[in-house]
Amino acid sequence: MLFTIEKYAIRVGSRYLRRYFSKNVDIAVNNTQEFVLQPEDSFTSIRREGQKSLKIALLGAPNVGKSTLVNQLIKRSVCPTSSKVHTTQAKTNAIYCEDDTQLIFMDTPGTVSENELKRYKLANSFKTDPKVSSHTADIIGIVQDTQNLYTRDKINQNILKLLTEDIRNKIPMILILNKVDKLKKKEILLHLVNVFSKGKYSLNFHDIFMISALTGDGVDDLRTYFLDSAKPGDWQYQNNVYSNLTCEDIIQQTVRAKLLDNLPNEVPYCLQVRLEHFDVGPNDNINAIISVTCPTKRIVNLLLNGKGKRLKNIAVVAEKELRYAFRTSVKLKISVQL
Ligand SMILES: Nc1nc2c(ncn2[C@@H]2O[C@H](COP(=O)(O)OP(=O)(O)OP(=O)(O)O)[C@@H](O)[C@H]2O)c(=O)[nH]1
Ligand SMILES: [Mg+2]
Repeated sequence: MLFTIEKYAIRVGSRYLRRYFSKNVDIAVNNTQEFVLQPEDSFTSIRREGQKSLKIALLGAPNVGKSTLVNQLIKRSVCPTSSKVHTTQAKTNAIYCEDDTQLIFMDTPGTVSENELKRYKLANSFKTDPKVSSHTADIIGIVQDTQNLYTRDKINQNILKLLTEDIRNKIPMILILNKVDKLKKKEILLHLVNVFSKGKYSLNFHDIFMISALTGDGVDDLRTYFLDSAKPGDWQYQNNVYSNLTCEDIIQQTVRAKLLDNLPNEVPYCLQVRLEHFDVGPNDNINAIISVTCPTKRIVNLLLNGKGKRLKNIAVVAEKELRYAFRTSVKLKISVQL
C-alpha cells in the first residue's frame, strides 16, 4: 500500500522530468503542457512540414565504448558506462534533436556468443537486442576499439553473424574507430582504414570515422554526418525527450555501472541494485535512495570499507553523471544489505 502511494506521489512529483525521460510520450496534437504516457503500440505521431529523422543502431563487442559515444552524441549521460564488460544489458534509445531533425541512437549490449550467453548467465536481451536494433535501423554504426591489439583489425564474429545478407544489402553501414586517444602511433589508423575499406567480410562501409568517445574528438563530425543523412519522416518522440528509459531506470543503472567501476573482478555482477525511493523537490532537484543487496557478508564489508568511503565515492560519481543526464541537482543515498 505504502509503495502504491509512494509510486503515485512520484508520478505527480516527477511529471516535469518524465516529459524528458519517459518510455513513450504521445505527441499531443494541440501541444498542451500535459504529455500523456501511452503504451508503445498506441503511439501516434504527427507529421510537421520538413521534419526529418534517422535511427542509428550502434553495434560492437563489449566495452568498445558504444554507450560513451551515445552520451557524447546526445550531450547527456543517459546511457550508463563503466570500465567493465556487459554494462549495457538491454537496448536503450537516446534521442537528439536539432532544428528539424531527430536522431534516435540505439545503444545495444555488447554482442556475445551463445556460449558466453550461457556461461555468464546473461539476459536474453544480449542476443535479441543487437539483432532487433540492426533490423529497425536506417543506418548501422559498428564501433571498433582501436586500443585492443587483438581485435582492432577484425570485425567481431558475433556481429558478422547477426548482419544477415538482407541487412547487408538493405541498410547502410559505417565503421567507427574509437579510442584513438589511446593510440601512440596514429599510422595504425591508416592501416585499419586500409583493411576495412577493402570490402573484407563483405561489409561495404559507406564511411569510416576515427573518434575518441571519451574526449569527444571527432564526435561533432559524426553527429553532423547523421544529421545530414536524416530522411524526411515523422519524429517518434517529442523534442524534449532524451531517452526511452524512465528517470528511475537511469538512476538505478548508473549506480550499477559505478559499482562495476569500483569493485574488483566479478564481485559487482552478483549485486542486486534497487531503487527504494525517488522524489523530485520544488526546484526539480532529485532525491533517490538505492539499496544494494550483497550475497555475502564479505562483500558487504568490502562495500563499507574505510568507514563507507568507497560507497560515498560511488554515490558522488553517480550523482555527477546523473546531473549531466537530468541537468538538475541529484542527491543519492546508497544503503547496503546482506
Ligand atoms: N581512452 C578511451 N576510453 C574510452 C573511449 N570510449 C570509451 N572508453 C572507455 O571504455 C570503457 C567502456 O565504455 P562503455 O561506453 O561502457 O562501452 P560499451 O561498449 O558501452 O560497453 P558494454 O555496454 O559493456 O558493451 C569505459 O571505461 C570508457 O570510459 C575512448 O574513446 N577513449
Ligand atoms: Mg554500453
